[in-house]
Amino acid sequence: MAAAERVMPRWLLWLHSAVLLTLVPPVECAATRLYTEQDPLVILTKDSLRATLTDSSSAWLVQFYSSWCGHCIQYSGTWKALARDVKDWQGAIGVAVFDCALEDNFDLCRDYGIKFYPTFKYFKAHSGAAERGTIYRGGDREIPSVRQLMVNILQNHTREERPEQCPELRTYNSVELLPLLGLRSDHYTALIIEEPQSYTGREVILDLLQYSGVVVRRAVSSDRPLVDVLGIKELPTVHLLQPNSSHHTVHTEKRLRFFFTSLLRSLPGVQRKIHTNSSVLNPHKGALSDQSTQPPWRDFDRSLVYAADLESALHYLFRVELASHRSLEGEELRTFKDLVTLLAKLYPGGGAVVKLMETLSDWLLSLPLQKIPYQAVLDLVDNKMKISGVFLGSQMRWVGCQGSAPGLRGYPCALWTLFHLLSVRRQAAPFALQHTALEAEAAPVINVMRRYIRTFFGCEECGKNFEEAALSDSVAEIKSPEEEVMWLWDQHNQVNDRLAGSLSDDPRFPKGAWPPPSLCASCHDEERGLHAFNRQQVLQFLLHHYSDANLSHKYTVEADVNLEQVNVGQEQVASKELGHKEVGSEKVGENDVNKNLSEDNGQVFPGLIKDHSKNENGLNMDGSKNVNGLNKADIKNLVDKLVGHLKPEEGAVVEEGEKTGSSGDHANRTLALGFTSVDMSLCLLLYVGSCVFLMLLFFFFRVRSRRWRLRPPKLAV
Ligand SMILES: Cc1cc2nc3c(=O)[nH]c(=O)nc-3n(C[C@H](O)[C@H](O)[C@H](O)COP(=O)(O)OP(=O)(O)OC[C@H]3O[C@@H](n4cnc5c(N)ncnc54)[C@H](O)[C@@H]3O)c2cc1C
Ligand SMILES: *C1O[C@H](CO)[C@@H](O)[C@H](O)[C@H]1NC(C)=O
Ligand SMILES: *[C@@H]1O[C@H](CO)[C@@H](O)[C@H](O)[C@H]1NC(C)=O
Ligand SMILES: *[C@@H]1O[C@H](CO)[C@@H](O)[C@H](O)[C@H]1NC(C)=O
Ligand SMILES: *[C@@H]1O[C@H](CO)[C@@H](O)[C@H](O)[C@H]1NC(C)=O
Ligand SMILES: *[C@@H]1O[C@H](CO)[C@@H](O)[C@H](O)[C@H]1NC(C)=O
Ligand SMILES: *[C@@H]1O[C@H](CO)[C@@H](O)[C@H](O)[C@H]1NC(C)=O
Repeated sequence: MAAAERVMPRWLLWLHSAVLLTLVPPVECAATRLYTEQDPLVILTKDSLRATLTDSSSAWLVQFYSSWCGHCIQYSGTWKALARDVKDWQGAIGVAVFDCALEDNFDLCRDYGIKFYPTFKYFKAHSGAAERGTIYRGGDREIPSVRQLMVNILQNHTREERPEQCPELRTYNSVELLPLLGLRSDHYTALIIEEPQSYTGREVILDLLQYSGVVVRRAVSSDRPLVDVLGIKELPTVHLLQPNSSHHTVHTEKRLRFFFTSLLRSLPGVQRKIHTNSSVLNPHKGALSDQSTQPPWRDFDRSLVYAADLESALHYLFRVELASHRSLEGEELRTFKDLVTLLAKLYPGGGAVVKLMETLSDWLLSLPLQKIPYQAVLDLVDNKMKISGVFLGSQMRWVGCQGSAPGLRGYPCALWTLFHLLSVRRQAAPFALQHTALEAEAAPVINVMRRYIRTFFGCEECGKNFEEAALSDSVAEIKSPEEEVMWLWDQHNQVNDRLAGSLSDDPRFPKGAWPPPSLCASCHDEERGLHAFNRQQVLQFLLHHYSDANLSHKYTVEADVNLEQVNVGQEQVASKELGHKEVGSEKVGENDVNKNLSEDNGQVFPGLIKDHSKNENGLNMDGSKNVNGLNKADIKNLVDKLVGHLKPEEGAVVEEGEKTGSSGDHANRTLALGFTSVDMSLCLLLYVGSCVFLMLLFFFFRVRSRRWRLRPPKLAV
C-alpha cells in the first residue's frame, strides 16, 4: 500500500479528490427517484431549501414536482437536459428540484403554495426569507423557452441585486463599443451582433461565465453605425477584438450558440476558472505560473494522435500500475492476458511495441500456469532476454496529453486515447482478433477496457463509474465494431460532461463535448434549440481521427534519438535513405529504432553476445515444457535479425543489443567499437553454422556407431 502510494503520481490523487468532490455515493432507492446526484442540478431537501434560496448569491429556478405524477416523470428528461445545457450558468442562476411527494417535504410545499405538479418557481438573487418565489406559467416548457426565461430572470434584476458573478446581459450600442476598436487590452472582447429578439448573444455570455480571458458584449443589428463600421453582413456574427488591438469578424461553420461558445472557449489564453466558488474568481493564475518543475512544453496539433502518448501510457501501465501487483492469477491474469492479446493484435505500427506484445502474448499462452509472478512480466517488458526488436520506452512524455500543471491529464488521458484508437483499429481490421480468446466478443475493446479499468486502474472510483455506465448503457447491445467505437465516444463524453469544471479539469484544456467544432464542424447541429451531435458524422470523424494516417510519431523516444543523430554525422544520411526505402510501412523515416549511441557503447557488444545464451537460460527458467516453443521463437528472432541485417548490403550497418530494429525497421547504424552489424551478423551466422555442423556431425556419428554396433552379429550369422 505504502509502495503504491509512493508511485502514485499526483494526478491520481487529483482524480481521487475530484471524484470525492464531484460524486456523492449512490442514494438508496435510487430507482424510485426521478433525479439523482449524478444529474447536474441541485436536489433540494427539507433542510436545504430555505437556506439555499434565501439571500443566495445566484438566482434560482426550482421545479416543485411529485415523483408519482406521470407528467413530472415524462418531463424529467427535459429538465435534466436543460440543467446540463445551462450547467455553466450556475454562478448566475441555478436549476433545482424539490420533491413534494416525500413526506418530509409536505410542509414546505404547502408553505410555498404548491398546488399542482410540476410547478416552476423562480427566485431572484438575494431574496429575503419571506420570498416565496414567482410562478412561471409559460405554456411552452421546452428547453429554449425555459432558457430564455432564465435570461429574462437575470435581466430583471436591478444593478444592485444582480448576482455578482452575472455579467452584463444588456445590449451595448455603437457609442460604447466603437471606442474599443483599436485599443490594447489584457483580454479578448467578443461582440455578438444579432437580431434584437435573438437570445444567442446572451446565452453565449452566460456560457462563458466560468471562463476568464474573454468578455462578451451583445449588440443588435438595428445599430446601423456599428454594423456599418464592422461591415457585418450576416447575423448573428461574432466580431473579435484581440488583446493586441487588431480585430476581425470571425468565421464559424454554423451560426449557432454552440459554435460561438466553443470558439471563444478555445481562444489562446481563455481558461476555465477552477472553482465555482464565488469568492475565488481567478485562482489558477498562481498555479499556472508555478511551473518550474514542468518539463518543457511540446507543441502539438490537436487534430493528431501522438504515439508518444500511447507509449508513455504503456510504460506507466506495465511498469508502474501493473507492477504494484506482485503476481497475477485468476481474473487478474485473464484480464492481463486479454489486454496483451488486444495490444498485440491491434496496436498500430508493427513496431517494437507490437513485437513486445506478441512476445508477451506467446509467452503467456505457452505458460499454462495459474499464477505468474509479475517480475517475470517485467523482465520481459524490460527485455532482459534481449530479444531483438522488443522495446518499450521508459519515459513519460505526454504530448497531446500534456497538462498545464503537474498532476493534470497525462496517464488517464492517454489511456482513453489508447482505447479509442484500439476500437477504431478493430473497426478497420475486423478479422485481427481471429483465433484469439477475444474472437467471439461483440465488443472486445470495451470489454477488455472494462475489465482492465475495474481490476487495475489506480482510480478506483473511475472503475466503479465506468462499470456502472457499462451496465446501464448496455454494452451487451453492441453488435458491430462501429457501435463499439460510438459507445466509447458516447461514454467518454458523458465523463467529460460530468467532470467539466471539476478539480481534474485542466483549465487550459477544458473538458466538454468532443470533438469541438474546430475539429469537426459537421458533427454538430441544433435540434429544438438544443445542441445535438450528428452521429453519422461523428463516426466518420472518429474513424479518421484515430486512423493510422493520423498517428504522429513526433516526440517518441525513437524519433528524437534520430534528431540527436543529426549531429553524429554521415550515418544520418544513410539512415535517411533507408527510411525512404520503407515507404510501404506506416513508419516513415523518423521512426528508425535508433538510440543514443554513446549511451549504448557499453551495451551493444555484450548485448549481442548474450543474445542467445541468455535466451537459453530464460528457457530453463520459464518452465521446461516450453523449451521447444521458445526455441522456435529464438531461432526466428535470430533469423529475423540475420535477414534484417544482411538486407542493407554494404557495411556500417549497425545493431545495438537492447532494441534491435525488427525486421520491418532497421537502419544503417555504426558501432562505435568498429564492428559493423554485418560483421556481427556474419559472426553469428558462423556460430549458428558451426552449431548446425557440429550437430550433423554428432548425429552422423551416432547413426554410424549404432550401425557398427548392429553389424557384427549380422556378420557372424
Ligand atoms: C475509463 C476511465 C474512467 C474515468 N472515470 C473518471 C471519473 O469517474 N472521475 C474522474 O475524476 N476522472 C475519471 N477519469 C479520468 C478522466 O476521464 C480524464 O481522463 C482525466 O481527467 C484527464 O482528462 P483530459 O482533459 O486530459 O482528457 P480525457 O478526457 O482523458 O481525454 C483524452 C483525449 O481523448 C480525446 N477525447 C475526448 N473526448 C473524447 C470522446 N468523447 N471520444 C473520443 N475521444 C475523446 C481528446 O483528444 C482528449 O484530449 C476516467 C478515466 C478513464 C480512462
Ligand atoms: C546504408 O545503406 C544504404 C542503402 O543500402 C547504402 O547506400 C549506404 O552506403 C549505407 N550507409 C553506410 C554508412 O554504409
Ligand atoms: C421582468 O420584469 C417585467 C417588468 O417588471 C415583467 O413584466 C416581467 O414579467 C419580468 N420577467 C421576469 C421573467 O421576471
Ligand atoms: C494580433 O495577433 C494576431 C494573432 O493573435 C495576429 O494575427 C495579428 O496580426 C496581430 N495584430 C497586431 C496588430 O499585432
Ligand atoms: C468556497 O470557499 C470557501 C472559503 O474559501 C470554502 O470554505 C468553501 O468550502 C468553498 N466552497 C466550495 C464549494 O469549494
Ligand atoms: C486526422 O484527424 C483530423 C481530425 O482530428 C481529420 O480532419 C483529418 O482528416 C485526419 N487525417 C487523416 C489523414 O485522416
Ligand atoms: C547521450 O546521452 C547522454 C546522457 O544520457 C548525453 O550526455 C549525451 O549527450 C547523449 N549523446 C548524444 C550523441 O546525444
